[in-house]
Amino acid sequence: MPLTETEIAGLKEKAWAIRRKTIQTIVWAGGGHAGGALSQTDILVVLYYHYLNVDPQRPDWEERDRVILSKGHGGVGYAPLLADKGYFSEELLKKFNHTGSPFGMHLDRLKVPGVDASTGSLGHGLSLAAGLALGAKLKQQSWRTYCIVGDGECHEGSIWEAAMFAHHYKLDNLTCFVDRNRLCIDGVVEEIMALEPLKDKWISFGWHTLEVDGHDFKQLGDAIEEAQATKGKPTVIIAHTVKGKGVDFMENDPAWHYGGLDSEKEKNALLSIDRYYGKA
Ligand SMILES: Cc1ncc(C[n+]2csc(CCOP(=O)(O)OP(=O)(O)O)c2C)c(N)n1
Repeated sequence: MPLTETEIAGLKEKAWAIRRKTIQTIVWAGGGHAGGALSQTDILVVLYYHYLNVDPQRPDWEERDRVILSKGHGGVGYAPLLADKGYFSEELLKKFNHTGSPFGMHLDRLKVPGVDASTGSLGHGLSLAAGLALGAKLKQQSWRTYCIVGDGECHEGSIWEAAMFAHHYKLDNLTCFVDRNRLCIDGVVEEIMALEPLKDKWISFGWHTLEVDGHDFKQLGDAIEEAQATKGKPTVIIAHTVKGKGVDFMENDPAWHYGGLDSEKEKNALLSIDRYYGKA
């Protein structure tokens, strides 16, 4: 069922809260991957607050849908969402990336409830996701696997090995999002090593391939539903996003791949997010 206007309004409220909490977690951590954590927000929000079959009270429930944030440096934006969903107390975020805390900058599945794979070394998440999806098929279970990769991460050859594998095994229970924010750690993806024509590449690897505005819940929702209905092949959703989305001084600036926020910058970042959502 396509998302209704009311549901979309609810998702926007969640995205507002998660973006704000991402900024606060970066402050508590003393720094973080702000740009990519903010570009991925709407993808995670639409999954967790509408489509995923998960139960935060039972994070290891066998039948749950799986999510692999392959761009593991986005953990500083993922943990606040998991806290909001009730996997653990938000209080814990105040020690994010502190010595002795369960939270490193990249989330550890053995320490953080709700995390299905420890990621951070780029290029591995889609292989893990394909393995999970194959496992579900072999066990004749109906849960689905979702994976989020960065576009810079698509420079890794292992992404394309996983793409071949998923096509070969007809993993129609696997959906991959490419967070296509066009920037990576130190510059413009297309200048460092061009991915275009990216859509054609995924098509030629045998994937059902969709392109959406990665900040438009209606488009994201329609694409997820199309992926769920597609039989015999995996689906990739190339989500066109903005690195740093919601914080005006971070948007499209590679310098904000990783950064710290003093109190002035924190205030301005939160104000910018509030303005973006019409709340200031
Ligand atoms: C194997 C590996 N090489 C290098 C890095 C360092 N690294 C961290 S983030 C990043 C850039 C990733 O760019 P992208 O996938 O586009 O992420 P986003 O822009 O969404 O943050 C790199 C190279 C890493 N984490 N893993």
